[in-house]
Amino acid sequence: RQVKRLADYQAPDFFIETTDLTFELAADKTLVTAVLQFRRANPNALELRLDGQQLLLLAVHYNERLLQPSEYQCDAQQLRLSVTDDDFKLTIKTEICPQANTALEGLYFANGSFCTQCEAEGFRRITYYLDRPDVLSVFSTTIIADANQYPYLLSNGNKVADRLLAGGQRLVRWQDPFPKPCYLFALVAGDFELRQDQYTTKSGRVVELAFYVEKGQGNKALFALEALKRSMRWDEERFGLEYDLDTYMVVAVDFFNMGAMENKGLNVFNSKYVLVSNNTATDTDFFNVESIIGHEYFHNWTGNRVTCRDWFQLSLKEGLTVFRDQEFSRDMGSATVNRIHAVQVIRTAQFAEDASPMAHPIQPQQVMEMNNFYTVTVYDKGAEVIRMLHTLLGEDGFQAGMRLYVQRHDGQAVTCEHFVQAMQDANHYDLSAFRRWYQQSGTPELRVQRSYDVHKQQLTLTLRQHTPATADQATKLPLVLPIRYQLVDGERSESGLFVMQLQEESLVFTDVSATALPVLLEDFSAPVRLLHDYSEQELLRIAKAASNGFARWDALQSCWMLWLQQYIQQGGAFHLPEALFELYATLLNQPLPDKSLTAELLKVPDYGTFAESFPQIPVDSILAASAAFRLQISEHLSKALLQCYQQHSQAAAEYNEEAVGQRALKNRCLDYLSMHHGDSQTLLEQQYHTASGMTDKLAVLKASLHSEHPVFESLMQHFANEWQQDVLVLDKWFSLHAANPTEQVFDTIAALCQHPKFSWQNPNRVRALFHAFAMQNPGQFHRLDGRGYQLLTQTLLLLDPINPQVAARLVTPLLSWHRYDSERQILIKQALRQLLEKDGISNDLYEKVSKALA
Ligand code: B3K
Ligand code: ZN
Repeated sequence: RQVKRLADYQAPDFFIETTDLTFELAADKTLVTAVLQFRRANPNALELRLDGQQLLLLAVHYNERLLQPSEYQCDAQQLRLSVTDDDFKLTIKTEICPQANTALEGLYFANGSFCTQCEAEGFRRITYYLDRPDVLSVFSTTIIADANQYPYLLSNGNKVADRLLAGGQRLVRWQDPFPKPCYLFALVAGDFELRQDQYTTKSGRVVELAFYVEKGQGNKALFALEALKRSMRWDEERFGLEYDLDTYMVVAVDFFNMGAMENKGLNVFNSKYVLVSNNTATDTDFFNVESIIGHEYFHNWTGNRVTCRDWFQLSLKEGLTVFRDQEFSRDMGSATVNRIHAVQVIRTAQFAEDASPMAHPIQPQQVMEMNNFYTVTVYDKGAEVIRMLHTLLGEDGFQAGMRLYVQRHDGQAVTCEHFVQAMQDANHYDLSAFRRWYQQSGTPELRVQRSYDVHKQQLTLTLRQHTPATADQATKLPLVLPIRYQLVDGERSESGLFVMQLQEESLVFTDVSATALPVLLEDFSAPVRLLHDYSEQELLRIAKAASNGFARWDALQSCWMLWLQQYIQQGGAFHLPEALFELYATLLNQPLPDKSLTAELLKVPDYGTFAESFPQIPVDSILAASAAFRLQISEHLSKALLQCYQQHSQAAAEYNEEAVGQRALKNRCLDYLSMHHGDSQTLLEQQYHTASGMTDKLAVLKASLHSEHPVFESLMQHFANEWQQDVLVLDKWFSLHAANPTEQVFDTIAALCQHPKFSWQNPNRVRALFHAFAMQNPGQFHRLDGRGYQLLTQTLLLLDPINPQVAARLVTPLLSWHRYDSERQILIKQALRQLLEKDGISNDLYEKVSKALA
């Protein structure tokens, strides 16, 4: 199978100046006519090779002449023909079958509407084309379809024609004035409910905003619509970037492989990230909607106006746009908790990816299936790299770099290097060493040693960095690490930024006392693993007293790792220290003004966080320890928990920072309280039945699942009856079932696959069951009889032919077999071999599984 390498990049031989597409839509047979105006870029190029997949070629015209089949070659991947002119026109007619397209890539028909997904390489399933992001073309799109069945016919840009044709057909034509790569092309046809609004940009242009959602769901789109306006305002204020077209459309669909897609002027969203209401969505759902609406909107400049030269540059647009959406979210809610959540993603999922057979730098060097590289590394570590630039250059310097980047490269397809160069030039700041972050994979370890000189009253920190080898790269070099620090010394506190460049450096503090405590890597200023020798007492001092909320949380995280190790050594005899209970009692009695942060501080880290600190994961010990920790907290603090619960039970139903914080804190208490089955039954039932929204309802179900409370079953029954008709809510119910920590989960999942609302074709349903099972049910997934691994394997065998992209995402937990004990290793490898032996396994799955077994 073929691997593509960044090192092999070659500029395109031909450009496509204009692309004129006509779609005659029918679910079983859609005709696509592409009129492409070419210009030769490389005078030595004599052959044109167009990408195409799963297309039936009907006819090719060269200028006005119909070509004979002997004049071109056509196989499963390409259409090739010799060309001698510098400028020429091709008219290509193909036939496709949208309803048979269950991969949901290219043009597909699902749930009564047509929809496209072209990134990364889906456009080649629509017509023969130069399907690469450095070919920018001006698109016009004509859509012809049944007028009654598909009242809305949408594509990028501005609508320039709309008329009825004979035979009940309708024709709509769109023109997009901005040249774009084909991955940003979109077409949607269907019957929707439309919600409209307007936005006036800072320069006074009026933009029409239009949300197309399933009929009857219009009210649930209002929050997303407001979030869009907030994003537009924010990007003007913080980045000085304004929207450029007259309309901005968002379509919500039920069948979608990921979260959303930033197609120019016509975003397509998974309905899960548009449709929310207090009754049906949790606070987390609201948060996600706002941040993804922001993310796709921010792509208009970082991704669309300035796009990627090739797919190895994906982080150019994704890392930067995640950074932008994180900054936006931070301004909309609790800044500290937002940062905590972003850091958790890095420390669990991203560090795990770096330690896995799929390890890659934020700029991957080689790829078999591009869709496999939309990863936490490219996205979230990519955003951390941008954040480090921001830390090094400061807000003003960073914005100066952004302005230069946009000014230089508007309308171009560029590389990560262009971005760094713009930052460097705008600031006269040498970033040559910093560039290593783009090419080097792996998680750096930063070891700190302290030594105090009593006579000089001087504290010296020796810092050593080391990046262990990864599956893709044996040798590593030192990286530039911006280290934010704060020195806590009695009443005095000193903070600053230390930029580490070498393998070993020291940081000296003078005139400090022997008990002075340096807090390093504040706000996680570099994506590294910090290794220190702080004692429990020192960490608790930081957790109690640091002025920075993130530092307090981080110190507690380190404490939990110490306690987990002690639990593993001492077993059931280990007791959490009195000092923790005191700290927790204070937080419960006098919560911090930021209640979401208080709730975070009161949380025992989840399985994934604990697991990531071990080279080999002691599954059973982590599960036993977590349960013991929660029980001890609930026993020691039952009164304070109940009181805090009651004090925060009157939150407003809306989604706002204060109400979200109150709910988070109350539901953290409920989670502990539910461990006492007898005492909590009424509490759980009462909250469930009087809940003012989905957050509180779901919190009851989660708490009772978590503590294996008998009330779980009856409440789940009630929930199912209530939400039978709402698939997005029903997904939560599927996931709760899949997370059931008892062996019963296998029968339950088998039964749920037969549920009338379950469908193997729908990625949301499949993820609701199987992602939840593999990621949120470690006890059953990692069973020593292999039943958990087999369930996932059988699922993947069935799913791969239907939707390889979704299958390849689900396989992730099996790839890290080397992180488990030898018994489990054998079972997981056996499962991986079953996958690899299957005939016709997709490239998506093959790339990952073969790397894991290599
Ligand atoms: N750019 C899309 C992701 C496309 C994924 C293709 N497999 C969404 C986003 O990052 O905004
Ligand atoms: Zn993105």
